Amino acid sequence: MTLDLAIRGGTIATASDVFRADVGIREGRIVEIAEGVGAARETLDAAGRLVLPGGIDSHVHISQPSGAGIRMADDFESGTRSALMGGNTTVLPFCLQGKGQSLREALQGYHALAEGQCYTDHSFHLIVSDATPSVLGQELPALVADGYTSFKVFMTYEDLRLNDAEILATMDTARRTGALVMVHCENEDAIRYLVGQHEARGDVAPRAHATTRPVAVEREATHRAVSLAEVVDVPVVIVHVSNGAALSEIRAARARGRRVVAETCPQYLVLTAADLEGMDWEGAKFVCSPPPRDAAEQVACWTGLETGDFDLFSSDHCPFRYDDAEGKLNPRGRTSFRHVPNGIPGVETRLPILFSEGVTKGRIDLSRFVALTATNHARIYGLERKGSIAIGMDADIAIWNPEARRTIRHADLHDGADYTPYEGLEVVGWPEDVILGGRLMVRGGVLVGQKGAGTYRPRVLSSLARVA
Ligand code: DUC
Ligand code: ZN
Ligand code: ZN
Ligand code: ZN
Repeated sequence: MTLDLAIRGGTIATASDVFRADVGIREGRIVEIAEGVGAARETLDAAGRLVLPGGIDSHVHISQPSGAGIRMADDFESGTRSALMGGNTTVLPFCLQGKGQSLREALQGYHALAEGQCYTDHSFHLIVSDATPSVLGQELPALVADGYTSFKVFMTYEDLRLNDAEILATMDTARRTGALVMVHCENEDAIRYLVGQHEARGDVAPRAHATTRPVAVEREATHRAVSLAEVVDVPVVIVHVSNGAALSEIRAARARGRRVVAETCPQYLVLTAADLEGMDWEGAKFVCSPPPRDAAEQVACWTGLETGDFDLFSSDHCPFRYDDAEGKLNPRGRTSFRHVPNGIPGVETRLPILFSEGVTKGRIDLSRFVALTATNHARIYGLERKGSIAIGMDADIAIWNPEARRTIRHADLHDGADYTPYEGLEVVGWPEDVILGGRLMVRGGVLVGQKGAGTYRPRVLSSLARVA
């Protein structure tokens, strides 16, 4: 039978192997991997290039309500377009439950926004902000059964944070249903104490965002999150780990036999708190939580990536426009760092930054890159048939030119923000062709696919979590 598409002459990388072979695709799936596959209606020449699984970014925020008068810079069209152009074929945005809102209702809103708009496949994590007995007892278990198999809880932000009792109760629901809990680890009371001190002395510029959220605030909360998960006996994902001390808490928990997944992000590898010191509130462009740290913590994060202490490398894409009354420089944002929305764009630059700084510079090998950016995300979050190049898998593929030299410029990116925190960073290696479910979506760096090609994917339970 004729193939729909053949990728010939490339070097395939999976989380375990790197080898020369062609890939044959039919009806959206990979059906042949061999030195020489059969006749095809269309052929892509991948000679001299790398054939990698499409990236899975399991931590992105799209169209998420972010406070009165604040608007996220990406909707599902621009957010997934940017993801696709950066070599991704699946994203996992968050569905935020408003206080007093049912999760079902929140989900209906996100689905309505995403339907027909996406350039990548997508699935949703839930954010539990109102942990009532009926949400934990009835609604969440039903949603887990329907394919929403992970939820995030926050230890910080006044309107989002759960107290320890609520976190324990939410983890207990995860234990009963086999879902996976993700935790944002920062101690809200400690932050508020430091914010009070800074504001009392008029220290309100963006750099105070970093000094009011120091390593100790994240380290303490990380220790508490892994300890609460130990009490309930559930696995836990610690998202956006920014420093070595928090990572040490995770290592210690693992040494006690706990199942803890650790995620880090590009901002902790290539940005520092010094970036928040820009003139005229330029520092607001780098306000994210946890904040970027210093050169020593960058090294600690690299060490974690090299040793395998980190399982996931995600963008935490959370875009706000900079020069915009609904973004970073909203009227209140100009009065104090406290009102600058937290989050930075990065879904399109995640893979090139890790490829260039990691693979090209020899810090990690290609298989580790694939594991950190695709394979582990599919396994940990229960995305079937995704995250690898193997027979029977979805034909979600990115073909990379490992020698392409680019200087990151926002003008060349495809998101809805008006800046990139990585402006001017030089990278070597870029995804040139991207295939989603067998369809060519990006060819030679040019968008050729249509929005709506990306579809919603319900998920199975994580292989990490098992029902007690
Ligand atoms: N947490 C996130 O995961 N993303 C952006 C902001 C935040 O606090
Ligand atoms: Zn939908
Ligand atoms: Zn977070
Ligand atoms: Zn996030």
